[in-house]
Amino acid sequence: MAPSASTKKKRAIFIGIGVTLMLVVIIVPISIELSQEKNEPRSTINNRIECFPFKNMTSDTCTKAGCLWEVVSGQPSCFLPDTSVYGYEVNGPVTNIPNNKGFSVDLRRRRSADGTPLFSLYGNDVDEITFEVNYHTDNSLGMAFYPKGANRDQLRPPVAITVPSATITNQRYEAKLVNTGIGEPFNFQIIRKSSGVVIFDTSMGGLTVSKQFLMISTTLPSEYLYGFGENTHDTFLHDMNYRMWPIFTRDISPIDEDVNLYGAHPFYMVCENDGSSHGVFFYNSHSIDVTTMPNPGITLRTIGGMLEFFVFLGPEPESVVKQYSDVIGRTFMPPYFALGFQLSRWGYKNTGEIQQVIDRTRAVQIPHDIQYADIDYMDGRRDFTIDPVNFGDLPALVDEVKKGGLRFVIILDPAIANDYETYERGVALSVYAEWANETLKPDDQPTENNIIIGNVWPDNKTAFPDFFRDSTKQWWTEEIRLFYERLKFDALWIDMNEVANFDTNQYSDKLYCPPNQWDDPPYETMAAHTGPTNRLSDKTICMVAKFGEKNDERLNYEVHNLYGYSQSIVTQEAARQVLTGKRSMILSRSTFAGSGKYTGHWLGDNFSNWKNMADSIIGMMEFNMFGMPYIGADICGFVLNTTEELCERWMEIGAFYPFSRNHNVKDAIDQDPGVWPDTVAASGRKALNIRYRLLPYLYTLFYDSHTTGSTVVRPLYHEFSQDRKARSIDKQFMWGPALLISPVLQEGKVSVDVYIPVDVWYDYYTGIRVTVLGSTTLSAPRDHINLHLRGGYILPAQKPDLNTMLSRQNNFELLVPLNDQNSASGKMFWDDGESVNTIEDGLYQINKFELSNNVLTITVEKESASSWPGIVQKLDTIEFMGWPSPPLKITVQSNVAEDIIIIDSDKYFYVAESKRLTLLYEFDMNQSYTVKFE
Ligand code: MIG
Repeated sequence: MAPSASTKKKRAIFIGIGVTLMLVVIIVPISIELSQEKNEPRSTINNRIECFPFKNMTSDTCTKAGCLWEVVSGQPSCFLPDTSVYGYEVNGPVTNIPNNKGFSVDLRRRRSADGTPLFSLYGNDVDEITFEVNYHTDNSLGMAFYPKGANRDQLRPPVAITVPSATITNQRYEAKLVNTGIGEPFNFQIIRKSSGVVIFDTSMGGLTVSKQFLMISTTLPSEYLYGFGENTHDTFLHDMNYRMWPIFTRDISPIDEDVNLYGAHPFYMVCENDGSSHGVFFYNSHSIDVTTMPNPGITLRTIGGMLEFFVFLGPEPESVVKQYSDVIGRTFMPPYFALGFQLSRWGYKNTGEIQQVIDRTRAVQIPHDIQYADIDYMDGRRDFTIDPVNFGDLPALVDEVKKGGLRFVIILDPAIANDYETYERGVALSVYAEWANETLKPDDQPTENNIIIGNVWPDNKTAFPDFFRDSTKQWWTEEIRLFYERLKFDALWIDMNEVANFDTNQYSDKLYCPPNQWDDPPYETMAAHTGPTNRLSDKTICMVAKFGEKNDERLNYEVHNLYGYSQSIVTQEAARQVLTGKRSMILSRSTFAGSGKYTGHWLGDNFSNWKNMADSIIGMMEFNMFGMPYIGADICGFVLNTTEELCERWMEIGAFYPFSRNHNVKDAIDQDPGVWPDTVAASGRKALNIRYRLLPYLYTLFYDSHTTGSTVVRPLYHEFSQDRKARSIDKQFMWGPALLISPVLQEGKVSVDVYIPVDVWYDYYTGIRVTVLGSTTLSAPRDHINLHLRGGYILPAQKPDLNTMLSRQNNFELLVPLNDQNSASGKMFWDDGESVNTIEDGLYQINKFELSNNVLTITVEKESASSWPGIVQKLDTIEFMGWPSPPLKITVQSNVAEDIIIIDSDKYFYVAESKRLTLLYEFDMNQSYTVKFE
């Protein structure tokens, strides 16, 4: 007979502890009794905290190390004992922070009967620590574990955050130290008061604080876990079956799962069973591993800094993201042109080829706002240079195309070739990252100075600017300014900033970085197993590089995840200075929590295949959760040759990426839409014209995101969190609350299986109300992307054109899908689209639209300050969907005129079959109106 689960468990504990640690055996009975009294002992199935991931443990090595050993399929075999013998215990009274702002308590490691600390996993555990909980607002709190008496600022990442602070009046959570008696195991819970749901719970144990290994586990109240990045997640909802995900910035294509990609976003969200949601930000910039557990729960491991968290109680999913943005900052407001369609490729041979693509795109009437130049334009691939032979006339082309409203973006890599003036000027200002320890320099490094020399795209070797230094900012800004004098770019694309370095561990089996505690930490993290030689330094610079000002130096080990982040801040500030008064756009490959304040992001070097196209939806939804709504993937795919059908479908979905750019790898076939006029271009044009028509709505979503932290691309889960099915939808996405996008993601398909949550929806194209809700199949011919408008929302729109300079001169429209109460509401944000600080300076306008009881009001809610002329175009078309019956009379009254105007009946049309009412009347956007329908 097979042993029952409970006998297995007992045996496991016996084997685990009995064989090796006699000391422990003695105290086990006492401790278990204790823990049974105070908290449930954790089950050893489905929430096992693995003791030594990546080590091949045996029953012998496992139990010798103090862990438990039991082989159960699908579970880690070597795992931690519970809080009776591992972790921390209460070691002092609870001290309240005045004004109900939280509490702190001292803890020390669990001890044996003779008072000596119990076993350690990776050594050097901190014996005495302080646990502090800070109540920030009624909806958010912070918590941290730090060595007693430590200077916490030195343990924190050099990332500016805002700790929210408000008087606690109606606290939505209870923060509960479960055991308060001295010597009792540490156990902490956060409880949502309204439902009693425990959203954070450390009872399964595993808490570890050492200098180079820190770990914490929490039980989750449901299996609806989202977030953590940057990774390629196969599904938006996490797989809770002991999946481990590495967080460590690296230059890797997002094709494989289980690898750490370009950015670091240690943030997750959970949808509790009743639909309330919470989020947790792990404020740490080291290499991090996330492990899910089926019970459900998660374990977080990191290799330095502090275990410090911000918890957000929502309760709506959007509120969670907003509360997170209160801490990390809100997105930059993109210039209007950045919402247009963009074309790029790596491998343009000369200016002529760029001109050809621009012409080809114009010939097929594809809207085109931004043209890119990749590293090809550079001389020997050195930043701030222009290849005089093939791209000498690029500045002239840029000047020329800009006259027609096209914008130009150039790429910049951080690595600077060590053979030209830009490099020399950097040396003079000491801007480059250096070796922290001269004795640990690899043998190929120059001896005359301490600058780290690597190898990236330039023909020569390179140095890596340290963007944490003021001198670097000064130098980088000046180099950008000098270059702008030659070439009038509109925005900057910063690549390779993980930071990528080809020399480390790429070309030889020999260890590049000499062994040391930072390049070979006791716990190496999963990131050390996803590169070519299983070291953290793979494809980047050694962990013993140093960054920062003399008085605040940090090892690369600590701030590696912040390279792109620090470069983004400096580049955004530089662009602002150089492009005087003009809002720019920075696009960064590597990002960290808070990068959204400075940059957008593309999902990296995807492959031209159907799976990567589908994955882009999950990536977009996650980056919106991370406060980076300006996001998209390379349309038609980057690596490999695309196909006509894939590219056609990708142009359709890509028309709904907030950042919409077709980009291609060197040597692949051309894939700009003009290559296939009748298919890719035709379908792309159709989809992009809808995008351009809806740009005022998209721009308004960005305004909301910039001012409140709301998402732009939104998962169905955020709008329908009560609907369990909606929580897992990741093949469809929304723009804000009102537009549902359901692309075809499979080859050869001319239909699409969708999920339409219970609500009022209209087909965008026909205006016909959707009758089949829930799971259904929609027709989707090759030139068609399914779009649905949600009843109750008013979307501002504008007649499309070939770029935003032109479309911004066209008249506005309103789309008004009615809900079951025959009402709808919405607003439009508008400004000049390109000046900096328009919102801060009040140089914008907001119009509000409200339909109820057969009255539509259009209100100028916020008038612009006088230095911006305001909106000059008219609103000339309003399209109502679901209008019950033809109106007999429509009247309009403006706030600036006395008379009521009766609209001629030939100015409106009602189609009974679709219940669509179209009103053609010119409204001045600077006046308020009451429109009555009788
Ligand atoms: O190692 O600049 O992700 O978009 O085209 C490749 C060349 C370097 C990687 C970027 C890609 C860009 C390419 N870059």
